[in-house]
Amino acid sequence: GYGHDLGVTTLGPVTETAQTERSLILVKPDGFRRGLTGEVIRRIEAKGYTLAALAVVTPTREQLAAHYAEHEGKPFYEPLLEFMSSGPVAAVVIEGQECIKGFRSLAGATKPTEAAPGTIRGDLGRKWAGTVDENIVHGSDSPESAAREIATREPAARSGRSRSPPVPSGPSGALHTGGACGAVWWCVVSKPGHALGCCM
Ligand code: DAT
Ligand code: MG
Repeated sequence: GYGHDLGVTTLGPVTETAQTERSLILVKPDGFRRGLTGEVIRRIEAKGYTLAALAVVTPTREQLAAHYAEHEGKPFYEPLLEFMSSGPVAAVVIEGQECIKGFRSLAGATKPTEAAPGTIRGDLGRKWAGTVDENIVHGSDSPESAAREIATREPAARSGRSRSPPVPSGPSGALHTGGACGAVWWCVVSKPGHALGCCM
């Protein structure tokens, strides 16, 4: 079995500029089961994004509840959590200028039937029986989502503890790094004086 959670333990500061983004990519249980992890990572690397962290892990319901908070109450929420906890996923933190939007473009539309050829979902996905759309990959949809989703993969989040970074000043969307929390941390300023993020 997959007893070893390599986790995302220490992510250093981003390697490019203050505007460099990080996004959380998941090769979902369907993609992992089908052996498509390498193909997804190949496309990410071919596009020019960097792999900042990589782990194989079966998501817990707690992680998924935090990860998919925006979908709570929707008809597909329960099937979505059931599907996403059905087996291992490859969790990849990628890095690069505009990589959040860029990976969404690589992934294609949510429904594999509608996703354009050339995209991951368009080339490799299809509609299956079942309530939830199984579409091979997840990619963060905003800097705020990326910060929250990457935090769900932190050792502190997995053990139920949480650590907050100091709130820096700065423009909305700014990515900050620093040496607080006894480790490197990063966070995204969602509005001046208000930050979402976590210690790394
Ligand atoms: P995306 O993964 O493209 O960001 P999302 O965040 O709106 O899409 O939804 C999360 C996942 O939930 C999505 O990848 C597949 C599933 N899903 C979304 N809308 C759905 C729907 N109307 N019916 C079934 N499954 C759906
Ligand atoms: Mg989404």
